[in-house]
Amino acid sequence: MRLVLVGPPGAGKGTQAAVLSEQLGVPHISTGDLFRANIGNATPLGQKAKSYMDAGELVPDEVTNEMVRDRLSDEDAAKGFLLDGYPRNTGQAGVLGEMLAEHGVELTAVLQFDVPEEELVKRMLARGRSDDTEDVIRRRLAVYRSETEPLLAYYQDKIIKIDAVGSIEEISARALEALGARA
Ligand code: B4P
Repeated sequence: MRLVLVGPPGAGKGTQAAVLSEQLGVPHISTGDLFRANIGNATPLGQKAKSYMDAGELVPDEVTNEMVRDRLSDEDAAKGFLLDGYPRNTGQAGVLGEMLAEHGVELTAVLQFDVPEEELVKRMLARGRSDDTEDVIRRRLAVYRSETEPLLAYYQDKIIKIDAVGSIEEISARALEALGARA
């Protein structure tokens, strides 16, 4: 399985990716987690990413694409993967398409997590990560609508829409069922 998870900030992509990666036996690759690990280790990549993340903006594509290219060339990604938070715009999607073509593979599906905006804001404020302040959340939602939502049309043949309101178990059961139905 080669999956992409798309959804607004706070939709639970990271939460569901952790469950699904375990169930499907493929690595969970989260660009947000990779950036946060680099920030934690004070690497040059982390230093580049931090100001963008703190402002709720996307990290520049060339930085993000190279990081993903490196991660996808690791051995464990050969059996499949679950990409969480990447691609986040059509430019990144084009580069991902090229990377997959180099390996002679295609995406299996794109899971779209659907959650109303009030619920997203509530979840993020409760989480309280450093980029979860009200102003930064509003900016991230605006960036999602302008930059990331066009992916839904870009991937229209691959999209599986999941109602992502409910318990974590209910949502992962919906996702697994939808994937089974497609396999
Ligand atoms: P991410 O790390 O991807 O974070 P996110 O979109 O805010 O959260 P996610 O949807 O994963 O929600 P989660 O499971 O945590 O991005 C952070 C930043 O990194 C971006 O703003 C950007 O700057 C940068 N970045 C990342 N990828 C990039 C890219 N490709 N290009 C450029 N920049 C990039 O869940 C949220 C909360 O809800 C949690 O507290 C969770 O416990 C809770 N929750 C989850 N499921 C729930 C449920 N069913 N019910 C109630 N609460 C739930």
